[in-house]
Amino acid sequence: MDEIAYNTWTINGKAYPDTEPLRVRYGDTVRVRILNISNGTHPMHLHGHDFKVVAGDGWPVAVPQVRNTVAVTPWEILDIKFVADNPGIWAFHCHELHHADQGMITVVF
Ligand SMILES: [Cu+2]
Repeated sequence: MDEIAYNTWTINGKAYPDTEPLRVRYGDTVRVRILNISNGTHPMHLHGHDFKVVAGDGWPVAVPQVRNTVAVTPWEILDIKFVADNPGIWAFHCHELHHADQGMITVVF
């Protein structure tokens, strides 16, 4: 995709399939910082692994909960952490499917 259209939703400025994959090795502990710089909420969903939300706006979460989806509100910063222990090619995407359809997908492998 050469040009980002008005209704395109992106991850790190790119729309799928141009998004950068998260390349992991088996057994890695992976920490992903999600910054929502849009004015909408994005329920980010990871396939193949559960994760914990370990920080909010840079502050550690006292009792991280195991999740597979977390809603990221406008201007919120969440850090999630998971162990890459399920080999495969897994989608990580916004679960507002009209956002996913417009590019808000990446993959973990
Ligand atoms: Cu979204």
